[in-house]
Amino acid sequence: LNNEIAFRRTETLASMCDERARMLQDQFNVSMNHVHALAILVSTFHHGKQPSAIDQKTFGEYTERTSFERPLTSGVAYALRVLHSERKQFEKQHGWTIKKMENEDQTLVQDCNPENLDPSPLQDEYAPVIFSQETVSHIVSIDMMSGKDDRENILRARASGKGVLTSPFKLLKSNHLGVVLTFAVYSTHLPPNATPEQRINATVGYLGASYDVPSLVEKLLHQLASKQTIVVNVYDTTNKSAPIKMYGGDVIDTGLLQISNLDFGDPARKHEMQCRFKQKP
Ligand code: WA2
Repeated sequence: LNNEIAFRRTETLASMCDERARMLQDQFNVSMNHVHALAILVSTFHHGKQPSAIDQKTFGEYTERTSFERPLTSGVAYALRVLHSERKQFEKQHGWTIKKMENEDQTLVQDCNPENLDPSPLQDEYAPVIFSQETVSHIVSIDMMSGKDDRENILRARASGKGVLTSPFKLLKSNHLGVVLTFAVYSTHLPPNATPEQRINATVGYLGASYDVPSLVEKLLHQLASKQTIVVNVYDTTNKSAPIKMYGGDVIDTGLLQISNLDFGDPARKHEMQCRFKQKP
């Protein structure tokens, strides 16, 4: 009888965890598709029309009104690819200078009022944000290539043509770990088998979405009213020997552990959900 009860407990935990992992994965996938569609929108109506049919006001309104399509995202933004030779003209046209993400004075980084940020030092190229959803308006004018995680994402997105994810890192104006999803925007229609070099050359900008993982997973789990029963943790396990916790409190061993796989669509990143019962049997 005891064996039977123990077996049932294992099964219950496994199915609860799988269900939650699948929900999170599905919602992530849905929002990823919509971020992809936004990249195509910018390509069609900003780069594909002369003059452009998109300005900050249009982008801000459209992304706010369609935010229901992107569950789990805290905001979307568009960064333009600007070569150094184009910088002066670009800054004159926009009436602001391209800013560096981090100041020498680290205390100002979290504050991140673009007014307080240093101008970007000379680089081969920049990725200043020109359009943003209101929720992330604090990143407008910041060079996204000046932050390590954002930069790596931009380089990988444009060479691959796929949606790519960062490791978890502390987002600007947030106290939590989050991740950024990036799609490159290209100037021309590229064949599906385009080489990385062709893709890099055709790149005109980067459409990105930020995910404040803890508050968003919290919201998702809340809908399921299971918080009395199980404890959930979400990890980035890309580096197997050094997993990064993206969601959940300190782990208390209550005996059983269920690990459910999470696929967020970027084969270069691995994620998993770990579930435990709150109480020992
Ligand atoms: N978006 C919001 N908060 C952030 C952030 C970010 N990146 N980086 C650090 N804090 C416009 O990949 C291009 C968004 C970057 C896209």
